[in-house]
Amino acid sequence: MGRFQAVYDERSDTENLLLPGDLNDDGQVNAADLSAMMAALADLTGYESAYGLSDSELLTIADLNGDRRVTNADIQGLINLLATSDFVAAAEPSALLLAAVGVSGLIVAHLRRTFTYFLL
Ligand SMILES: [Ca+2]
Ligand SMILES: [Ca+2]
Repeated sequence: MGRFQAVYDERSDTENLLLPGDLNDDGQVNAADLSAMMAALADLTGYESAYGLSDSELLTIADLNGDRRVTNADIQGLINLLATSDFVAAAEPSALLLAAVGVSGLIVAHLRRTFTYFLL
């Protein structure tokens, strides 16, 4: 926890808790985290190092189906989580998914910049 806390505190003083499903670490669980999840799954080691997470911390935020592994199956877990959140209360799940796909390119580009920043 200590290492993550130190890294996190440099980036944000608004949220210091590990939030299951908050893959992009902005303190909220929403459609943007779907894209972050896909980016994380493409390179879990890079994701951990970009966010300063240990393996167990990664499981806390990204193992959303509780099998103690972070795999593509957790994308469905995240969708299920979003489907029960306030965010989706006002939107159809299909609309959410379309929105997520629509912004995914922008978010992946943003994440790549973020990753580059933290890896330097
Ligand atoms: Ca988030
Ligand atoms: Ca899992």
